[in-house]
Amino acid sequence: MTEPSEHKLSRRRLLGGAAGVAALPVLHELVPHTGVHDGLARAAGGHGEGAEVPGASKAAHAGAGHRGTVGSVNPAVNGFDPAEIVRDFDEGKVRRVAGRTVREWEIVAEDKEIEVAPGVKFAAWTYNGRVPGPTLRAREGERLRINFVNGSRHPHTMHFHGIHRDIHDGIPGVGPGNLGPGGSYTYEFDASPFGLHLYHCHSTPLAEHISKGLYGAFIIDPKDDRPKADELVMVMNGFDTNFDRANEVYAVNTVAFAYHDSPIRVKRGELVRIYCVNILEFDLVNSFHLHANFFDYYPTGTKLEPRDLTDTVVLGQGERGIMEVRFPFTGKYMFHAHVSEFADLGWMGFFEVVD
Ligand SMILES: [Cu+2]
Repeated sequence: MTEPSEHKLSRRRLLGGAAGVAALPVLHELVPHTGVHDGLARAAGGHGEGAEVPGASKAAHAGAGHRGTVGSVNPAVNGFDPAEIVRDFDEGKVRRVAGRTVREWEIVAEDKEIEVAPGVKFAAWTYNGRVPGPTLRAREGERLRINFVNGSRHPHTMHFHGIHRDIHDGIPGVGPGNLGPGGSYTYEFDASPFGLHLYHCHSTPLAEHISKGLYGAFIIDPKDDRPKADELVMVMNGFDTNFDRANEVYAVNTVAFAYHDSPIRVKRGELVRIYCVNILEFDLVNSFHLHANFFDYYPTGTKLEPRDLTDTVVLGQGERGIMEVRFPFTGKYMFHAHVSEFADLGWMGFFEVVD
């Protein structure tokens, strides 16, 4: 029982429950994510000396003190890039109908293999080919239409958080219910209330449909704009790469350590607004912690006055909030889950504050 590779797995086995425990150590060694775990041991010992990842040079490890992976994920292979997703807001198409703004989006579900950490492939289910799906953005009071087509081999829905009639709630058994492969439906409702919300598939088993990647942020701006800011979206997620109902990779915007390797550049003194959504499956809590600074926190973004001035927020699945911060100094400032294990497994990054 004290054999090192088994010992390393003890928490995972606990979380995964009794089923499949016997098979786990074998599975664990078969899947490519072992590089992440092995990397942890290296990181704990310094800067990755002695790594035995095929094709990895010592130079590649030299600066990797905070992370357990080697190399990088090529955004061209995934077809999306966390460096772009972080500032990518999809405002859809707008037209005026009978004096009212109607905002419309086309969303297609598709099955797609993505890379969530260097060398770690994941058979994702996606909205519009990306994980997270597009950050949909509207304004309070508009009429919203989401034209959804299921191009996946599995049944799916789109369930939006917000206020709407049951037939547009995107759950099995109500309204159009599950939409099979090739199925389509237009979800339609008014944008309400203003705040930071989310959408996700609600087909069953729910944990599978969410953890495979079918989710995204949904922002409803108040009628009067919030103060001008450099706006960022962070969807906190994770990936169960070996089907043990526990995550092996954690991230914001999908790719482990993406903002460690390419820090998010912001300007000193400028207001930075972060729309942060926790959609993490299989773990009860996630968190966001900012180093060397404090931020105003607006839970769910539904009030214009902040509730807290803090440097850490703890979020259950589906919880979200808006953070506003200014950096008084230039330099590199870390942000990460204050669940340390998540940080070690990919949910960690930096702001690079410049003049
Ligand atoms: Cu689904």
